[in-house]
Amino acid sequence: MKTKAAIAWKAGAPLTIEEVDLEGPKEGEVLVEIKATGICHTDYYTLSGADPEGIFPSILGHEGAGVVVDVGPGVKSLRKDDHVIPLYTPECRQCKFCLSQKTNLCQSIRSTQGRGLMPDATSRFSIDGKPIFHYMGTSTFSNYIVVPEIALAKVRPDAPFDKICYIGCGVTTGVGAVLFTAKVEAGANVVVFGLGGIGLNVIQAAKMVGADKIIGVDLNPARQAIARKFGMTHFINPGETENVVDAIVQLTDGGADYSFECIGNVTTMRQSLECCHKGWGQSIIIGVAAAGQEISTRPFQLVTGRVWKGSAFGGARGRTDVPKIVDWYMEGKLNIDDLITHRLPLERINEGFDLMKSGESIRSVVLY
Ligand code: NAD
Ligand code: DAO
Ligand code: ZN
Repeated sequence: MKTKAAIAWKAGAPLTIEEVDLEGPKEGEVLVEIKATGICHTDYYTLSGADPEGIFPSILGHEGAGVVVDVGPGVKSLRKDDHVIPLYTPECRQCKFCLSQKTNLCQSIRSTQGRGLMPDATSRFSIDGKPIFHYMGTSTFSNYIVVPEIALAKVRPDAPFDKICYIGCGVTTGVGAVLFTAKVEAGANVVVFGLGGIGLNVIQAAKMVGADKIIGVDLNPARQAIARKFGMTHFINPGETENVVDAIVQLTDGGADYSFECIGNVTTMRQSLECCHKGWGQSIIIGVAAAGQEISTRPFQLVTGRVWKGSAFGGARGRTDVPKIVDWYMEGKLNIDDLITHRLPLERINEGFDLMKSGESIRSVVLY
């Protein structure tokens, strides 16, 4: 069949809207009509050329929601008309990683997904017979996609696509980091570096679990108002603060119980560790730093009990946890609506990237 998609032909070039050939679903695969997709910082990271794993030409996008149109042989858990969210972190429930119950990083299709291919090592997308690569196993900047069954979370049918698409990455990454990775407890002091599409979700989850102080750090003063609306209690602008770590240690009587780095900057990653409380403070790294970057600190920071941890997709097991997060949104426990600041047709997707780069948007959503 044909599908309309935004193609990333090469790093740094604007996306172009094209008609693409899409092969139907093979064994264990599902054809999905994407109804809406968010534009995440990570799409920009890959498009910019900073991502060492970036492959071109490809169809970016990893924050979508849509409807099952057809299923391939052997698909058991999904059928036509089911509402789904594609998962860039699948959940096969069979591999060593899934069975360990220690991580959400299912590895069953990792090697092909990382090469922009489906599990049989071919692409379903092509133009004039030349393959166009998949991205993060999702490629939600295409109106129709083919995805392995294990990379789809089935969600309730009354949830609006233009909101729950954001659960495909940003909401789950931020909320999950608080609930699943850090397991923040009521009364904890929390620091959030970067108040964008991820950091604001960390803030709302910290408030949800009853955190005490929730301190936000951002260079953009315009982020203060929305972060306060989501539960931030104190704001630090590094541009106006001599020593960010000292300021946090003073505000929290010795340091944060939990800090979250949601920028992707190695300097703020170090601050995120060093602002933690001696003996127990945990720094959770969510931001993705550019290729070749390294983090550093004095090892004594770790010897004296501070912990550095990472979190991918919020530590969420997609097929199990994403439907629950959709329920929390539908029950009014999570606010997604106020984070979606812009809506665009696919034809204007490049404007969505510009709005992100200028700091004007929190999330832009493309509607098909
Ligand atoms: P964003 O651009 O919406 O937000 C980043 C925020 O950081 C902005 O408000 C910006 O003003 C602020 N900022 C930038 N530099 C700063 C500095 N030096 N000091 C203080 N504030 C600064 O980005 P986002 O969509 O929230 O993504 C944040 C990071 O998370 C990115 O690196 C993205 O790639 C990564 N990410 C990780 C995962 C994961 O699973 N680990 C998932 C999605 C995104
Ligand atoms: O299993 O080796 C692996 C890779 C897992 C990918 C997790 C990606 C999380 C960070 C990238 C940002 C996603 C938008
Ligand atoms: Zn697995």
